Amino acid sequence: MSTTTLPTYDIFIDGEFVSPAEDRYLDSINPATGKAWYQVASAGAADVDRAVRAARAALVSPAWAGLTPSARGRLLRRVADGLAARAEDLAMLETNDNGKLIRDTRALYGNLPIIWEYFAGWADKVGGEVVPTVGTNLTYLRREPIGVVAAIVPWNAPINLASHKIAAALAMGNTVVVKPSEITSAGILEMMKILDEAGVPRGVVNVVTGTGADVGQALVAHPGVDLIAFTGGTSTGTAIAKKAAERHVPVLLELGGKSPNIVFDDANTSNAANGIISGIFAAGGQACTAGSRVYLHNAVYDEVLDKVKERMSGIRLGDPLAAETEIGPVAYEAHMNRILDYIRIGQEEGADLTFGGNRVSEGDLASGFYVAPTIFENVTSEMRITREEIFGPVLSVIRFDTEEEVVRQANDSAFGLVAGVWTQNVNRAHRIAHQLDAGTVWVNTYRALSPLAPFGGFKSSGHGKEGGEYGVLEMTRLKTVWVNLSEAPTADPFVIQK
Ligand code: TXE
Repeated sequence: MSTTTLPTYDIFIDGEFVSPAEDRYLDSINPATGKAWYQVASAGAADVDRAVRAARAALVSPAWAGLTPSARGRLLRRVADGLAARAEDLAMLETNDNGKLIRDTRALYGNLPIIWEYFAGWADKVGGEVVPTVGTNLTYLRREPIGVVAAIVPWNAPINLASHKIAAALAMGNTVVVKPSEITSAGILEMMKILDEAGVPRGVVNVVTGTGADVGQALVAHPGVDLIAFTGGTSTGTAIAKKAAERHVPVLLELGGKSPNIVFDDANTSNAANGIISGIFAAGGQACTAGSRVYLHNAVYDEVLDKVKERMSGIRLGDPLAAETEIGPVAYEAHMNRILDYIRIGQEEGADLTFGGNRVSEGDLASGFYVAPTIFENVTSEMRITREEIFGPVLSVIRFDTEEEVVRQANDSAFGLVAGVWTQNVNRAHRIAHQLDAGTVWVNTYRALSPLAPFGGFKSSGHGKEGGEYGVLEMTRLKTVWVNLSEAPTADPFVIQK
């Protein structure tokens, strides 16, 4: 039992909140104040084992495995209703936990039920198919649950990212063990109360909180886990994929990005400027989709960048709970220091710092983790600030003249998550979209996301899809069944059958 006076969260296993095996708790810090505001269990391998066992037992329990697909769909819709009723609480919780603006979390969690409703709709729609083999065989395919899904999520949109994984997994009849980021655990634990009230059977979704080293690694290595669905940093994703390979466990990896946002000379420059701001300064740049490399055609370079700077000059930085705030703090102190390090690296590399570039600590902001929106110009493709994911409000701006040149530069990256293209020319829009190495391309928009549309990266941005039918099918295993319909004597046993 924790002895603090702060609110305390335990882990959620087999339908109950229980203490971790070892009596250890972590402080969770509100990034706007720099102060601890709750404690959360710092669990370990024994807790992971208990959670995976609960999920395995639930997988074959009559309460879960006995549900018809339609009943599973109805259950997910009840969760959606419960989430709708608690949307404001969840938005407040997440704003206090990771510093995301309340206007952003309200929009995010007002829409949360849509994720659950969408996957609820798939619960009774994924069947098999019959394969037209020749001869006397009936050959058919079954989509089966994979089993126990480990859902490992980061801090930048925890309830949303966990929901995508949990709802898709449940729709297909799997059970889940969730590992939240140690920076933001409360929202996912609160969500468990809503699942419980909706009637999700015990053990179907379990949550084990704690660090990546204690909980994440134990979960990845656990023999009872059948699929690992991970969102987070690329180096963590690499470590997880290596470990999973030892057991031949499939992994879905939603990793980082260094995404290009390209503005051509025929673009609507006001919309493009807004798209740039949305790409890199919304959520303080703490999004895998951040448009952190902006390529501006020479003919519109000054016009677009002036518009961005003019808008950013009046930007309201401050308390993320205030309705008028446009940029809140970054999520935690070490992350702020990492962003500030990158700003120093950019200057040392010889890029021109033409906007921002500092911690903001005046007045009320003194104890929070605030970084000014930052723009670097005269940046080259070789610089670290152009190649590495910063995950903060730091933009690299690069000039270009030709399509060929900008496509080459945009694709010259280890990452391939998303890309933006701004042009009024429909031929060019599609031509460029087809050439870019990115799992999602946005034309004349940015940061447009929906559970209806598959999302997932190429190259070091990961593999596998979330969302859409493709995301649903990732949560199944495909089995081929051959049935010989003939009564005739068995054919030559030394010859392959067809
Ligand atoms: O990610 P981590 P963090 C990127 C971004 C950011 C960086 C670090 O560049 O700066 O990742 O963020 C758990 N085995 N993105 O620290 O460390 C960990 O506890 C198993 C991109 O949050 O990858 C947490 O629950 N699990 C991203 C989760 O993995 C491990 C959004 C993510 O942690 C583990 C967030 C291990 N060995 C950050 N080590 C995006 N694509 O949206 C850690 N974890």
